[in-house]
Amino acid sequence: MDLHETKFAKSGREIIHIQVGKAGNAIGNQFWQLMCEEHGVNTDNKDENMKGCLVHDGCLSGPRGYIDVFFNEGKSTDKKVRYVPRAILLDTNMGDLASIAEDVRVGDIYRPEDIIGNDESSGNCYAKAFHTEGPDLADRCLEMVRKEVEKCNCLQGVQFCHSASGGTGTGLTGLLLKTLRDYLDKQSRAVMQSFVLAPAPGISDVVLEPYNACLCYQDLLEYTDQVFLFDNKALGEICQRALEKDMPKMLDLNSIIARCMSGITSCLRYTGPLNADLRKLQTNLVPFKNAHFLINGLAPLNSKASGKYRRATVLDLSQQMLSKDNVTVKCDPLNPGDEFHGMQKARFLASWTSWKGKFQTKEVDKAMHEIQKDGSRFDKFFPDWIPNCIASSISGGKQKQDIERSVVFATNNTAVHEVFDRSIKSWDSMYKSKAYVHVFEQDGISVQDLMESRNIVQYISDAYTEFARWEDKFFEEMSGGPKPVIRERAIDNDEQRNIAQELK
Ligand SMILES: Nc1nc2c(ncn2[C@@H]2O[C@H](COP(=O)(O)OP(=O)(O)OP(=O)(O)O)[C@@H](O)[C@H]2O)c(=O)[nH]1
Ligand SMILES: [Mg+2]
Repeated sequence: MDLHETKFAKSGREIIHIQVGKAGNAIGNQFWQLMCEEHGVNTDNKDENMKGCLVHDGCLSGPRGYIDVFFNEGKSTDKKVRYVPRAILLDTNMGDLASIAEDVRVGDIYRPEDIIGNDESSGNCYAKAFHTEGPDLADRCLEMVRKEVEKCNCLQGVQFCHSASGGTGTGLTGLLLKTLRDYLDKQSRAVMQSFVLAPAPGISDVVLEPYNACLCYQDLLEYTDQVFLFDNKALGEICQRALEKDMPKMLDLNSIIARCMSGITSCLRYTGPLNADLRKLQTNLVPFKNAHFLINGLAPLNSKASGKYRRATVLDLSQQMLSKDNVTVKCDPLNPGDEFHGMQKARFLASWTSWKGKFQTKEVDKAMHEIQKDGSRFDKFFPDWIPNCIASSISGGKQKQDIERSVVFATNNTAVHEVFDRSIKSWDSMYKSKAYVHVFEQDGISVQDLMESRNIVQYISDAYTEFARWEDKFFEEMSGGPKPVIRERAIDNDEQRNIAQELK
């Protein structure tokens, strides 16, 4: 083995990646391209023998990081080890899978057995993918996962990437989540993450999207630990506004999602002054059971032309990541609310900033404190009942193109209810005429099942609206007396009344 390969360290904390459906596979492909770039895995076609092997350290700016988080070691020839993505690619449309496998850059880095599909098609329907076409594919996928888990040193998590509109991305993913949760809970407590392309407002090319989406959210609520939401409308606007691309392509949208996925896992893949892992992410980002639907912001986001006018200081990056224009799913995390119309102010319940590049802990801590401190521009959006609700990690690692320092901001913001409200609204419109219900019934999903999924989405939305409603100040400003003075109007429910009694 080459010197530069032997000195590379292992983290021993692995993630298994599963991409499902057309959008899931296209996004996943971008993600793997980025992973190869960041860890220095060769995707150049010039020398076939070098494909999948490590590029020489001299060609890589920044540390190589822990490649074993996402890659397995393959065959070694000529003192070179080939690295193979720990990825499983699934679809009910072989044509779409073939186009991924034929991708000139990363197509042949996947192991052929990891590409699992048939040509049966889900007919765009969750029910068909879940009950009819999915079981065989899910069995084959579970078998691959079992083998991977046995090889792992300490499995950190399983990450999914799929859309919440099409039949395969929703139905097959749902079936896999259900099967894997059961299996993994018995094996290890791995974190299940999902990167989801939610239905975009006003853009839809799948008629059954409202039903599919609600069934998908129900599965995500039940079986996953963290859900990161994106939509094509928000991503398209970021491309147009910030990246100055007039006609963004799917590749441009997918590459923003890939950057977020990279940022969220970079604390695991690189060392740095502030370290973290998926379990810490889980603890910090999910303050209430069942409230694990997260939105993202990222920085820097600018075109090459405008990039030269900016300096990526912590402050500049923080301003960009908090900007409502840079949120990757359509909702307003800085909604000031409108009491007259009964609209609640948006709240950041818990957040995570993943900084990549050369940053000092002190400057990051200071910037995060400034954002939340009393009287700051953002203060009112941070509830007082979770003090210090932004956790951070800082890691090194190679960046994309000419970016030296970057940040990804994942946040549990109550404005996420807007995403669910949109799906409920379109579900209701479609269900009014009972249109397409028979398509689901044919494949084993009854009207009651559809109705239940819709009500569960309503439950998620209501829970977030409720968090946004909670009065901030449970205590009056300190009166200087020995006991805190509780503000009666802050008490909203029996649980809080009991806590108040205890404190009294
Ligand atoms: N961002 C992005 N969105 C995509 C891409 N391909 C499809 N979509 C969107 O994904 C949604 C449809 O989901 P698909 O992933 O095509 O569906 P599927 O999971 O393959 O399910 P089927 O219905 O069985 O084909 C639509 O809203 C598309 O606009 C892509 O490459 N990138
Ligand atoms: Mg498809």
